[in-house]
Amino acid sequence: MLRTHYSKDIPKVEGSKVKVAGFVETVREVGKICFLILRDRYGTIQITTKEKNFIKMFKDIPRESFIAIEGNVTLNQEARNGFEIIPTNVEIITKAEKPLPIDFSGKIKTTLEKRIDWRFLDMRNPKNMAIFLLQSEIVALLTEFMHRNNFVRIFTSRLTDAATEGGAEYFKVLYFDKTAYLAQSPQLYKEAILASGIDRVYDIGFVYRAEPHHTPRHLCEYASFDIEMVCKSLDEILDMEENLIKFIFSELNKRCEEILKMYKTKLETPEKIPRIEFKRANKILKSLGIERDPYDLTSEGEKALCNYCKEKYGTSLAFVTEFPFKKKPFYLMKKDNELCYSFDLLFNGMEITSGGVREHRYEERVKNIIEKGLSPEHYDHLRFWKYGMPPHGGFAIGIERLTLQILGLENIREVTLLPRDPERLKP
Ligand code: AMO
Repeated sequence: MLRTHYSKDIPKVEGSKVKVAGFVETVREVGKICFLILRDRYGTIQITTKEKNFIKMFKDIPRESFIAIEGNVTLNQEARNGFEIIPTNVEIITKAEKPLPIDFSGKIKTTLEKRIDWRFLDMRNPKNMAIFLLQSEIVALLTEFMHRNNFVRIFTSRLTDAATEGGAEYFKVLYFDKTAYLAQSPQLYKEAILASGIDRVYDIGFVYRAEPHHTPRHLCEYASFDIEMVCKSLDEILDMEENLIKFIFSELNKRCEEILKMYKTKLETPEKIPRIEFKRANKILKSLGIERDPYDLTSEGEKALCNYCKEKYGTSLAFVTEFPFKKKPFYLMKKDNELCYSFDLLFNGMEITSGGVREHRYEERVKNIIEKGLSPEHYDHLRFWKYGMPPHGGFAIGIERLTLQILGLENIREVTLLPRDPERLKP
């Protein structure tokens, strides 16, 4: 057996026999005593020895080598965690090369690029590892909420014959002798499946955007959490996301308290997330003297609106609703000649979600496609709209953006295990 206990499970009972395993963080000799700090996934353990052969061994082990130690627990109030282990057997399992390629102790600042180059070593720093522990918990909570609300998980193909979101941000791939596209989102599939009679679905998976620009908020591959449900109004969809956000924020405060503390953050769980129509949002921005886009929010505008909501409503979450149709995708339902039933959720100054009510009427959907200058015959999914498609809507949350905003970090690459951008395909 590699180990009998992780650091967090070691019995604080004098004389307990344990076997622990992990990375060698430091070795320090003080007089005739040698201290080795061993680190595993859950924390660190002090190993203390006076034996000459162990002292020699410890001093020769390169830092960050992976070792296993058998020994006896000794209670000692001066040691970390109130105990230490006196070794009886030491096994050096894998020696680390010297020097280490990056300093992940936190003492020396390493650039983000270099940290990502060495991502799996960078994560040996507990604070960096914590990002991905938190992200895993976020996804577990999203899933839990969905099942509590009778949503069914679906897996849709990432190889498609048409670009779902329009625009030029798609990757073409050679699919035998045909051209295929990497899915920009599961949008058309998550809608089409509602024709089956399953009336609430969700999908979690990577989607692909050929974003040619480097920004701190865009990736070429990101994890999209998509939901779609049969419903009649935008408010039903906003209610669903509001409850979802309240659930995951309050649970994260409990389940990930330590991680949130490391990042000096606590999540607010507002009673109500303000709902602001796009037109009103632009009036607010005008009054604040912020430059505006007549069809969409700018990143400056997103920041200013969140600050405004923080002051006025005590929350930096805000739904902005009913955007002009002009810059929105064809599948959204129009409200009138100008606006559509769409929304974005902003959080701490950044869009983390967009969604809306969809056009479920076949003829209207075809009209929308033509209005966007696209050809209905390119959209295979339309067939399913001819046979009693229920009214529906939904949204998609970018998992990395949600993680980024929860932790208050600057660059989306920090919270992405293996970021893909125009220059990066490694590791
Ligand atoms: P949209 O394109 O706005 O909408 O994307 C939804 C959410 O996904 C995240 N996101 C990104 N994250 C990282 N890098 C990117 N390049 C990137 N692009 C988007 C954001 C955004 O809010 N089909 C619709 C959703 C729907 O209507 O259900 C869609 O994909 O958090």
